[in-house]
Amino acid sequence: MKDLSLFAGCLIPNRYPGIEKATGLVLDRLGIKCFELKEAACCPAPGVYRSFDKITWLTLASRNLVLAEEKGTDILTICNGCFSSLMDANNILKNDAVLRNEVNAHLKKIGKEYRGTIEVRHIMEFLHTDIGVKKLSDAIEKPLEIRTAVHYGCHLLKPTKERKLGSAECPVFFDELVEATGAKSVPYEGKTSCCGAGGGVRSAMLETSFKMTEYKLDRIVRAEVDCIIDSCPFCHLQYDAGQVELKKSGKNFDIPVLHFSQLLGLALGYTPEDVGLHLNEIINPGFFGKIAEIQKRNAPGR
Ligand code: 9S8
Ligand code: 9S8
Ligand code: COM
Repeated sequence: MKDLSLFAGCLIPNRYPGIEKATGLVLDRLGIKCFELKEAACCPAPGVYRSFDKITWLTLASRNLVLAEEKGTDILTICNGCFSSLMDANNILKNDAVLRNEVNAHLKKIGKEYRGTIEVRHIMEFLHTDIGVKKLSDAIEKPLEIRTAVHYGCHLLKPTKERKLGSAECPVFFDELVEATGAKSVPYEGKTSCCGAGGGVRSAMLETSFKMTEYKLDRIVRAEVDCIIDSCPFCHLQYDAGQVELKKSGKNFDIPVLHFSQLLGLALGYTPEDVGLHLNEIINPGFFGKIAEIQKRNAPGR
């Protein structure tokens, strides 16, 4: 197996840097070596660039892929959108010589060449396949004993033919990883539907995007969970900042939103601040208290 380079994307460093920190902490604790991908730029976002101009999208994505090729590492993504863009571009460029030549003609101008020597991974499928649920649950120090609503997000699962991660209607790998932390993944209606942000909906039709988010949040509340778990900073933003928006129309959900890296960090004994939960818009003191209480109860030596 190749070493990994972390591709953090745009949203995490700029809006939710705690997710990047939490990812570093958990990978380190699990003994997984992961380099920084210096000079990386926007993947670019699949729902926007790819829909407008395929060659621009492919060329920008290929530059990021080449940075990892030059280091001899695979790419690890912690965002569904980045996973989708980089994985799809990599597959297209590996298999289509005409497009590869066209893209390489552009890359030549900056002294680079795409060779097709690396793979693109997403932390959820990487942990499930390469680490495994058993090894992960053995590493857990503070089983979390909380109820969660897992949100897979669209780009992690679809198109299924490309992702090869099983069913897009009834997926299980994410839930299995969440349950390895001691948390419960509670089923809810509309679980695999979109958060409302992706595919340019948030940018082009803000009101529609919040309607979709409200639909999800209504059903998540009915499942009586302590928090939402995502694997994508765009979904994270939509649920977290979206709740602030929805307050304006009198909807007070107050549900904490965690990226899986942050949940795993808590289960490995890091505090909510260590994993950057205080950087969310929605701060639910009751949730922080519950985590502190569980961590105290499960402290080693008690
Ligand atoms: S990079 Fe630029 S906008 Fe974003 S976060 Fe994930 S998708 Fe890729
Ligand atoms: S869901 Fe539908 S398109 Fe997406 S992956 Fe992240 S943002 Fe939320
Ligand atoms: C969603 C990314 S994660 S995009 O808006 O579809 O590009």
